[in-house]
Order: sequence, then structure tokens, then C-alpha cells
Amino acid sequence: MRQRTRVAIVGAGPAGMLLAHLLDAHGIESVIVETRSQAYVLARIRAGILEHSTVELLRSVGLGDRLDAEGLPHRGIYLQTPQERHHLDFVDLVGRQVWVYGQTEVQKDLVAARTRAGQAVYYGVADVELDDLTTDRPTVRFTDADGVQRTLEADAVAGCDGSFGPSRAAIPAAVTSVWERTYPYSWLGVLASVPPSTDELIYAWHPDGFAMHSMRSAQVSRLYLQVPNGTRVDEWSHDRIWEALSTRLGHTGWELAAGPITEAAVLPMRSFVQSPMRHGRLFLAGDAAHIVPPTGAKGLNLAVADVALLARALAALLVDGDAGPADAYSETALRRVWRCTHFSWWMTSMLHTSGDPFDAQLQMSQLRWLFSSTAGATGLAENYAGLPLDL
Ligand code: RFL
Ligand code: PHB
Repeated sequence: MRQRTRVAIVGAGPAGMLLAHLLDAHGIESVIVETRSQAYVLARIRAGILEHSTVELLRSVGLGDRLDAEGLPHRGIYLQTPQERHHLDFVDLVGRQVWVYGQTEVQKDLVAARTRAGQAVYYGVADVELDDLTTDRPTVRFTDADGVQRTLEADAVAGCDGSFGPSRAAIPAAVTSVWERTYPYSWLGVLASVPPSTDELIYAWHPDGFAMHSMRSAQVSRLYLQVPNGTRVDEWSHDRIWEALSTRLGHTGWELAAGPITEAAVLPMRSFVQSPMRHGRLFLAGDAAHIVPPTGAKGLNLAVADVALLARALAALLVDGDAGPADAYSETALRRVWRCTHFSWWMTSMLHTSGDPFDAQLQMSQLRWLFSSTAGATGLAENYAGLPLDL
């Protein structure tokens, strides 16, 4: 069965859903295809921190109500070593801040808004294939949840299908460059039904390995431990997790409250960039084009920045007949991608123990510099709170 649409969007994660929402604001209709079920996409626990410009964008397109009511605005973060816990105040340093508001919540708001708008989404599809990308009638073929074979015929295709989707590989290898770094450690991430023991996030360097205290609400904590690659969740009993968190996050006069762990998973860490992010009428956005380790809290924010840029480029191309912004999309997006790739690599390298004593001395020196130098702290704050979207 053939169906005509303006933009075929592959992937209903935050990048794909938000793109559909932004295109609609320009009067551009789209159809989304997604391999998973809606329930699965809504339940995935992932990122937790929204940058200043992400929040401004969500508010500007009518997605800010619940975020403003339930999101937790944070002025900055704590960075610590076993000797010292230091607060970096982003508002004082760069006049910008961040919000704790889980990706799960962003996804819920997007699904609610797109459902109200009558967005066409095919969930539970299979055999997704992208074709005719270098023509002005690119297609997306797939089998829908009822087993019906369908073809979307579009003016443009947006590859928002994350790190395992087919869009990335639809760009011929001959014109593709890839940069990649895998890290020699992973994160054990847990969600716990216990009020956070801190008002703002704690990033802790510790000789046993990095630890982080984040949160999702006044009742729910999100915590992470550096673990060796290949670690299985069942190697870590809940008691062992709380003990390690309490040691690594330990600080004089402070105690970590433990509680029931409701979810635990091991996350590998990777940096990955693929260029270009455009081939003919295919445009990549979000994790489909790049992955960052979570230490800088950039993955979701970068996906939002991509689609903000892409929506404008597609509106220029499809509404005004101006190909300029679409032609500049990849290069413009990649400038921000590389800034965030560097920042995430830097935060990761500074905070995770490698076992090398030379590395440890450099890490300590860098942390002391951030604790004592306004110039150093400002650089971290500018990157963490995020650069404006129109750069
Ligand atoms: P997503 O969210 O992966 O969405 C892509 C969607 O595409 C679907 N898909 C397909 N659809 C159609 N056809 C196909 N053939 C398809 N193949 C896949 C997928 O089912 C999915 O629904 O990418 P998007 O939208 O670009 O958003 C990016 C963010 O989700 C991502 O950057 C962050 O969540 C990264 N990330 C984290 N970032 C942080 O800043 N902090 C974190 O704590 C954090 N934790 C995580 C994460 C990513 C994880 N992944 C990808 C394994 C934890 C995990 C487990
Ligand atoms: C989270 O809350 O899941 C989170 C926060 C900050 C990060 C990574 C993850 O850097």
C-alpha cells in the first residue's frame, strides 16, 4: 500500500516525535514509523537533565506546562573528590541553568501533544527500508503491525532511529566518515524509591570509581556507579550497590539515604560521530548520527538541538523552496555535535578512574583547577548548561 506524506520520520523517540511537532508548527505534515510499541517507548528510562535552551524550545512550542509544574530547576552541580565537595553555580557563572525532567516525561508530553494533533504514527513495524534517497521522492518501506506492507512516499526522510536503526547505514560508506571511542568502563544505573539526599546532582571522583547522585523527583533518586565493562547486574546485590554509592559519594557530615531499588541496568559508554548527517533527501538527527557517554548529560539535548535545526531547514526547503539551510544542515549540526562530543569525553575522562596513577594526578589537578578558578568553572558551566540553539 502506498501513502504520500511530506516528511517520513523513522523512529518515535524524542528526536522523531519532537521533529513531527516542530514540522506541524510550520504546517508540514509527517508520518512516523517505529519498531517498538508505544508502551515500550514510553517506559524507557534514559536521560534526566534538560539544558536551558532545550527547556526554552519545549516551552515555545507548547510543551512546557508539565515541565514547569513538575521539573526541578537546578542552579548547578556538585563536583567532588574524597577531600572536597564543591558547588558550581551555573547561574552565577553563565546566567543559565538546567532542569531535572526525565526523558520519560518529555516523551509522555510529546506523545500527548502529537496524539491531540492527530499525528500519524505506525508502532510495531518491521523490515524498515529507505530508498530513492537521492531523488526528490524518497521512500520508506515497512511492514506494519498487522503484517501489511506499506510504502511512504515523501519529500524528505528524517532518520531519527537511534544508534541501532537503519538510517545511518543508508548513507553510502564511500561518502561516510565515522569517529568512534569506546571507554574501558560502564555505568551501573539504578532508580530508587527514596528522596534524593542532595538538592542538586553530585558528580564524584573516587579511587574505587566514579559515582553520581541524580534524581527524578522529590521521591525518586537516580544513581550511577562506574563498573568494569562486561559487568552483569546480578553481580551487584542491592546492599552492595548502596554500600559502594555511600563510600564513593561519601562526604563529611553527609549521609546517603538508601531505599528500594526499582530498576537496575548496566550501560556501556561510547562516543560516536557519523558525517555527513545528510544524504540527498535523507537527514539524520539525534542518536542516529552521534552517541555521547552520559557523563555530560548531552545525548537528549543534542537530539533536540538537531531537530530544532532540521525543522527550520525542512520548512525552508519544502515551504519556501530555499535549499540553503538544508544544504548547511550537516555542517551546522556537526559543530554543536563535536562541541558536545568533546565536553562529554572530557567530563568522562576527568571523573572515571582508569587505574593509571598518572591519569589520577591529572584528574586531581583538573578538579582542583575547576574548584579554584572562575575561568575553569565557567568553561564547564557554559558547556553543561548548554550553548544557545541559534549558534
Ligand atoms: P532514541 O531515543 O534511541 O529513539 C530512536 C527510536 O528509533 C526506534 N527505531 C526504529 N524505528 C523505526 N525503524 C527502525 N528500524 C528502528 N530502529 C530503531 C527506536 O525504537 C527508538 O524508539 O534516539 P533519539 O530520539 O535520537 O534520542 C536520543 C536520546 O534517547 C539519547 O541520546 C539519550 O537517551 C542517551 N542516553 C542518556 N543520555 C543522557 O543524557 N543521560 C542518560 O542518563 C542517558 N541514559 C541513554 C541512556 C541512552 C541509552 N541507550 C540508547 C541505550 C541510557 C540508555 C540505555
Ligand atoms: C540522569 O539523571 O539520568 C543523568 C543526569 C546527569 C548525567 C547523566 C544522567 O550526566
